[in-house]
Amino acid sequence: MNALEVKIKDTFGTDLAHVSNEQIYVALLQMVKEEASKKVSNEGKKKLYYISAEFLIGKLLSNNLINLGLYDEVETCLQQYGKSMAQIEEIEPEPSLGNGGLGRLAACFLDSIATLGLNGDGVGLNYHFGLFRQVFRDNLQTETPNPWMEETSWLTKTDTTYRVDFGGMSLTSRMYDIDVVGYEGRTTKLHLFDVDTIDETLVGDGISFDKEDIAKNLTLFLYPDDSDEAGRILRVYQQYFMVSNAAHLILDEAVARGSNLHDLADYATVQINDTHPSMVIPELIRLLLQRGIQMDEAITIVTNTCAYTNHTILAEALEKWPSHYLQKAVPQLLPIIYELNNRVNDKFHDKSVAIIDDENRVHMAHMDIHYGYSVNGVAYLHTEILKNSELNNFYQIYPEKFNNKTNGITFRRWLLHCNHPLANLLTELIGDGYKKDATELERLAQFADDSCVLEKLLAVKNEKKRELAVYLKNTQNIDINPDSIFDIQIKRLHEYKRQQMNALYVIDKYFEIKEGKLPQRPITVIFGAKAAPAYTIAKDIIHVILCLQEIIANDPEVSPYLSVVMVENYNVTLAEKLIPAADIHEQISLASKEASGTSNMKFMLNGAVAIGTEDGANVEMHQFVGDDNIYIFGESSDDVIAHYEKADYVSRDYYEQDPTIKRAVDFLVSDTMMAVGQRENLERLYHELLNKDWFMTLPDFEDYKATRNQMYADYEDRMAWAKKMLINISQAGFFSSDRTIAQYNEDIWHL
Ligand code: 26V
Repeated sequence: MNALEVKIKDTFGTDLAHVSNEQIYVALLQMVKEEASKKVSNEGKKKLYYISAEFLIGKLLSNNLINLGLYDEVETCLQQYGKSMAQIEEIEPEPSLGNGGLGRLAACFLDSIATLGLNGDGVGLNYHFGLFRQVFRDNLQTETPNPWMEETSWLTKTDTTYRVDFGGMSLTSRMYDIDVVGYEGRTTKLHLFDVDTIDETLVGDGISFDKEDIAKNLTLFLYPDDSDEAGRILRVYQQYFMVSNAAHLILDEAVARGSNLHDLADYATVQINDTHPSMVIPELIRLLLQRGIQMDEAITIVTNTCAYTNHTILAEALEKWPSHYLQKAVPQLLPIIYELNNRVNDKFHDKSVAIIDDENRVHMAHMDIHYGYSVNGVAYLHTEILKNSELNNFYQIYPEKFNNKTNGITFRRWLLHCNHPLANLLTELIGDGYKKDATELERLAQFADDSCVLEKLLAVKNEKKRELAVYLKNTQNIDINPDSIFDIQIKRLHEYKRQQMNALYVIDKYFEIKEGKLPQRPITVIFGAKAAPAYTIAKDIIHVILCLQEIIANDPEVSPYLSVVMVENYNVTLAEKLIPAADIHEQISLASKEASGTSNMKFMLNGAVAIGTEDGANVEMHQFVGDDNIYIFGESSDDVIAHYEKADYVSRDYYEQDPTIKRAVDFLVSDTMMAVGQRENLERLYHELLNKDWFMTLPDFEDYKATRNQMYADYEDRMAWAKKMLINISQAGFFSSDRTIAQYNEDIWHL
């Protein structure tokens, strides 16, 4: 009997032939937890705490089995009973503990930290219902809770609890742990804090609930609706709860490892993932004061311990909390924040770098930069923009703090787990050294003109496309043609990411087909995206895409050549199916706005070719693969930044002067659209594009259209295309999160 058979026998008193898939899942989960706990956990004097409001970890079973080296054995065993891991995976719920790139990055980082043997844990919150579950109704997004915790789950309840004080009340926290299993066995932990008093029955219609009852609602949702003040203050409660627990844990563990707290920076380093955990700075200072350290020294200690990562230049995403929110939720922090602000003002006499502005709002990023020892951006271009424009005033003061760490992805999940046929082909061609050293992928380049290898690559892509078609049919009742070109855009819905420009292209193609200008090969345009519940225009864009999906599917003149699919409830699990099947991926953000992007890296690794702007990590991808293997279009970030400075962009001019643009934009409010859509939503987006178009889709449209059409034409030379795929894969090594984490450690953490 092998390990799984033994576990089944012990747990259920019977054999594999007589248990359900649910029971197999439970047995495997327990088996993996036991195996993980036997592994060496990473240790050392100094420890990293990666604090993040989001950890978009995805399903864990298959990935953990791979990293423990047990996957093949389990799969073989299941097959003897006519079952497969694919079936068992279906049983596992996906925790929706993140929005998108920022949360997924945190998850990839934990995998790499564990794999590289670094002493570092993740710290976050245990949201019962995650972000939300997206449900389409009448071509609109609606939201419902996304429960994921079951009786048997990856969470292990610990005895660690802390008292967390808020204005007028206190709560007792509890820590839950998830083992993070690195490749070939070392482990680390993700600590998720919760409160025992949470009441899931508080949630009524959709995702609405009583936002005032903190003891019952604190960890119900990630990003509770913040369109009203109660929702925003709840965010402050959540953030403080997260960092207060983290701060207690950090100090307790440092002391246990021998720190006298004066030397805390030798025992701990804190990575602040975006501004959500920024209150850890005043909280650590507060706790050090409580333990008898003087203010001056406490500030120095904390400044030497904390490092901040910036993930966006969008002003609306840089948190500024009105001081009365803090006064209500965490009054004990305000005197410390005032003190920090006074010191900054005394020293610099420059309002632009103050922590508290004239409207009494606390700029969390400013606090991080003054009172942390490192500030990093997440791709080369993004860091340059931070240094030269967005944060230039801070860069002038602290040039030595600024550094770049281009994002990365874990190849374990985004290749070994999600694309077995490709991983096998790579191993056949270059051996399996690339699994631990991603730069070995470069050795693939020797096959760039080997037609036999290129054929095999196309065959793998073909296999994954067929698999996706079956999966979408079975899970979402969506039909797609596996012989069409799969052109995919998957990411949070945001105007700057410009899903609306992709939709305008679809409309243009629809007109061309109607005119008899048929594509050489059918095209399937696939979208996946959640919109924030209160982000009206983002939801309008989803509405437009869903309307187009319906119109085209029901038009026999168009549907043989073009189809549009928006997958429901896009998440990590869907990404794992979509990415290996993509021919083309859309990375079309307005230049300067996408800090990095990480799906671009996942697609590249899986042999898809990008159409993109010179934005985020696309810039580096372009440098690696060269002009022939990526399709770049659109205005440069410098030009875009200049437009904003001069405020000289008028969208209506483009609409009036370009009949192609006018035709596509007008279609939004056509009778055809009104027949399947809602007038209010369609008109709102129409007016937005015509009168505002803040993210400049219209100026880039013609270049985008020409580039995309060129791409479809180039696709027809299958060997030349396969070569592009191969070059992309061979150059993906740089984008391994093992490289990113090694650089964080080398330059920032020094573990
Ligand atoms: C958040 C919000 C929330 C309020 C409404 C507008 C808005 C706009 C953007 C954001 C993003 C916050 C930070 C974030 O998620 N950044 C993403 O981080 C990824 C990992 O570094 C990176 O790849 C993405 O380019 C970046 O958008």
